[in-house]
Parts: sequence; structure tokens; C-alpha cells
Amino acid sequence: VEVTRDEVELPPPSIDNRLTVHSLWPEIDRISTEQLQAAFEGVGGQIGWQLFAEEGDMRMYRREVEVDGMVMDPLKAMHKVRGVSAREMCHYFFNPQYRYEWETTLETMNIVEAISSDAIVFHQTFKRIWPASQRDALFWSHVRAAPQHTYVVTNHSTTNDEYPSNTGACIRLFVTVCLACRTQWPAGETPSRDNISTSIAYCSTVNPGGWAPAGVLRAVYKREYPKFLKRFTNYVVEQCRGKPLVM
Ligand code: 16C
Repeated sequence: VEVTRDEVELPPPSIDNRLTVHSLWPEIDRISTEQLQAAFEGVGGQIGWQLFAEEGDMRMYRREVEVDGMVMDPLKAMHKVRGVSAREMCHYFFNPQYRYEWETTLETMNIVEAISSDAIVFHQTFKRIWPASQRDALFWSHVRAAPQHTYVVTNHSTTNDEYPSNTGACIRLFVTVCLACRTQWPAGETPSRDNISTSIAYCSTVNPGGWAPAGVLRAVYKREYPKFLKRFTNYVVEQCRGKPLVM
């Protein structure tokens, strides 16, 4: 499928027909729906969420989970940004042309399959965390609109015969990430950069795919997740400055 520049410009308000006929569609639809539902659920209801970072409107929680000695701590972050819409946030998160500008853990990024204007399969390699082996990931990414001025991007690991795991220097990690954004503004007013605010819920679970020292890994994510969310939201605010609002 050819995906033109124009089509990737903004997340479409409805699902692209080319996605709904793809073999990954049932999985993409199911996981995206589940992730969106969970994203705006509070952290109060579930036991075990610990606050580990707080700055301005940003709060980050994690749950300590180890499987066979491997750290798989789920992360949940909440944030609020003024002056940019949910659609704009998700546009910059989904679209590969901006990724190197805000993603600091990346070494390489390749498009494995451009399924449609709202779904892409990526292969990425990440910077190495000493003393563990370098990691790579193969995942689909899907952006969609939802009720209440909400947009959401879901990334979830997949497989592809042309990208076998653990054959070279990299160990394949497994990821489920969701960036859900909802825009609000005062009742009776017309939305503009001056009166909108967007609530962000970012959820991530990374399975390292093989041994990595627990202490190092927790130290790295405690530093890297807050860095990512601050950098990414600031990046979007900067990109949107002076441009007409897109809702
Ligand atoms: O969601 C984010 N980015 C998206 C677009 O790239 C996408 C990516 C998901 C992959 C997340 C896994 C990243 C593993 C990086 C390992 C190397 C980090 C090196 C940094 C030190 C210089 O959804 C934003 C992702 C923000 C990631 C924060 C870091 C999380 C570390 C979690 C531990 C990974 C285990 C690695 C085992 C050695």
C-alpha cells in the first residue's frame, strides 16, 4: 500500500479501509480498544501502583512485576498540556518523520510495512544499556479517534518472517504502549490554543526479552520515562506554536 505524505499529515477521524482488510486488524482493534479503556482508569482502584516521579502536572506510577527474575514493571503516567489538541499530540507520536526529533532511546527506525494512513509496522533498535545486550523491537502502531475529543496511539509487538528475533547482536524486547489524549475546553466556548487543555495517559509495559540486571533497568526507566514525556510534550507544544489549531 502506498501511503502518501498528505495522508499521514494528521490522524484520520475514522478508521482507514485498508487497515480493516489487513490480517492484523482483529488484533489491532482488540488491543487498541483494551488499551484505551485502561488508559483513563485511575491508579487509585488497583493496588500496587507506586508514584515514582512527579513534576508540575505530570505523575508517573509503576507496579513492580518480575517474571523469572526479569523486570516487567508496568508504567502509567498522567499529564496535562495546554494549547495543543489530542489529535496533534497523537500525530507527532505516531508519525515516523518526527520520531528522531523527540525519541532519545532510538538507534535506528525502519518502516517494515505501511499498512494504511493509521497503521504502520516498525522495526527499531535502541541504545544499549550497559551491561545488558542491545535490544530491538518489531511492533505495529495504530492511531485512532475515540469519543469525547480523544485520540489514541497503541504500539504492540508483532512478528515478521523478514525480521527474525535474536539472530544478530540484538535481543528482541516486547512492548505494549498506549498514548491516550483527551481535549477539553470551557463549556460554551469555541476551542482555541488559548482555552484547550489535553489530558494525557501514557501506559507502557516492556518485557526485556532476556536477562538484564533489575537494578540497572529500574534506574534507567526511572530516569528515561520522565525525560521522554517532558521532552515529547514540549516538542509538540513547540511544533504547534503559531500554527492553526487542528481538533
Ligand atoms: O513510547 C515511546 N516510544 C515509542 C516510539 O519509539 C515506542 C517505543 C517503545 C519502546 C520502548 C522500549 C525502549 C527500550 C529502550 C532501551 C534502551 C534505553 C536506553 C536509554 C539510555 C540511554 O512506543 C517512548 C519510550 C520511552 C522509553 C523509556 C525507557 C524505558 C526503558 C525500559 C526498560 C527496557 C528494557 C531494556 C532491556 C535492556
